[in-house]
Amino acid sequence: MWRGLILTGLLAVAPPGFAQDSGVADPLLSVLSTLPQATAKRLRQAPERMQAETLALIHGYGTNGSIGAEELERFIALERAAIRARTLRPLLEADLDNDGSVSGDEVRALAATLSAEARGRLMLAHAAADAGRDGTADAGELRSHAASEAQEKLSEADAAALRVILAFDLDGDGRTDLAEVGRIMAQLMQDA
Ligand SMILES: [Ca+2]
Ligand SMILES: [Ca+2]
Repeated sequence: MWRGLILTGLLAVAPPGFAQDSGVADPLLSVLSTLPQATAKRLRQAPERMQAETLALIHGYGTNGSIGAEELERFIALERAAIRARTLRPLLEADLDNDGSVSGDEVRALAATLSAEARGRLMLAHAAADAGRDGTADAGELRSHAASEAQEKLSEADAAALRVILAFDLDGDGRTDLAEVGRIMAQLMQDA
């Protein structure tokens, strides 16, 4: 998706003539020219932070110092699963009869044991999950609620921004390695 976006920001920081020197297709330049604007902006504003995040991703979810599309998608899926689990946990703690649904009585029983702040969060979460507004968040509603939280907290736009790391694959072997990230970041810091 981001490949189709036109970059205007990043190349604007390049010295005059830098981007126009198109005699040779430099993979570094073509990568920089295809970044979505939001990512380019972030890179320009905080290259060290972006580099640290990218390296952490490669170390944490890649293999032997590089990461490919499959591993990146797995990371995104793991993050969304973790968000779903965090969303469901306080609600499931109220499922006293373990029938997979959280009734109003059940949620109030748990709420009564919590601090004012946690009680407020729980009641709001229960109301948000109870899409049918019948007072009970049933299993299907809980599942949908968790899924929409995951989509909201790690949106398609967030996922697209993460996938930008795959564009740092300068040698075109389908994987982005630590050296490639180093080259991209060095170039960006030099231009900044
Ligand atoms: Ca129940
Ligand atoms: Ca590569």
